[in-house]
Amino acid sequence: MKFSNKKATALAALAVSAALVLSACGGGSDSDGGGSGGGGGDLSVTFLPKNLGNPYFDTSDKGGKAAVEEFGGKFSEVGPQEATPDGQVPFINTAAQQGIGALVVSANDPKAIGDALNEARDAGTKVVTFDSDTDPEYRDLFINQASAEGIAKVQVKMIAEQIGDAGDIAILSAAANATNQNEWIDLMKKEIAASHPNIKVVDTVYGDDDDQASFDKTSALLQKYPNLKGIVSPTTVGIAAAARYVSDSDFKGKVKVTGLGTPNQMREYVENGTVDAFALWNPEDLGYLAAFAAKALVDGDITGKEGDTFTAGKLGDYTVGADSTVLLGDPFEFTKDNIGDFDF
Ligand code: RAM
Repeated sequence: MKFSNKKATALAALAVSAALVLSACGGGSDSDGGGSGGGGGDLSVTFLPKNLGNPYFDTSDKGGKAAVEEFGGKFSEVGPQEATPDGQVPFINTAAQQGIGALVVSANDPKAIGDALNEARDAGTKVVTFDSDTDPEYRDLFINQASAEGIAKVQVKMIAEQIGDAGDIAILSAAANATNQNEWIDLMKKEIAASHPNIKVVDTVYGDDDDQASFDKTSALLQKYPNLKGIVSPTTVGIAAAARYVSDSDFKGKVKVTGLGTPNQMREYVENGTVDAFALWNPEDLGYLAAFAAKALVDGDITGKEGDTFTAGKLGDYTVGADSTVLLGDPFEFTKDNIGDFDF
């Protein structure tokens, strides 16, 4: 089951005609090199997630693959086992050597992969970040899942509701340098300071988007802070590990777990009462949008300039915003009342 971008739905009819015009125009040129093709015919798009084996990226990359197949390009997915700052560098170098048309990357660090990305760009590869950005000078476009403010706000709202707006909480994050989580955490702390005077963030720990490390960090937090009321985990790997730990412990019902998760990983914990609510966007749509954005760059339909517009297949029309960023939509809250509607 999907939930779609409202704006895209509203523009769907328009998008169909725009798509027809664009595909009619795009058939001829093949001047970009780097394995690209005007109509997407021989366009190679490589997805590079933070790490492999994370169901979130399995889903986003599935959306990317569907998009690339839809426009007749060649999809591949590569990535490191561990979400380390520079673990993606060898994969970027290889992609550049292969002369692929576009690389779609979620970064573990805003700078560590920057030189490799710029070398790939110099060799003719378009670079699209999605999910977790680099500094803007290292990429052509960033596909943002939802506004950072919106993502921070929904998580603060959920934990505040679940702990009666008072008490100690801790944050269980992904990799310590992850651009996306760090921005959200910063904004969550600001929101708590501004609007929730009785909530105190006592610690932030990092499970590196590794299930076991996140599980162990949850255990350590609960030992160290016996008064802890809640854990907010803005990572799908972290929240699932924290929920599993709490679900099997005496903390169940006493310590709330919320943050960002996938419905399939969280279903058990929502159904058994460990978790009341968590949020996310549609990772499949995110990957799909990123792939179409990559194609628009390669085809020269957009350059990443604010105001550029392109059509992302069934999702409709999108406009590039400030800092060469494209926004997918709003975060969505999952509870026991709606989780049965989702399968990803
Ligand atoms: C994990 C990753 C990803 C993040 C989600 C919410 O899967 O850290 O970057 O966007 O959680």
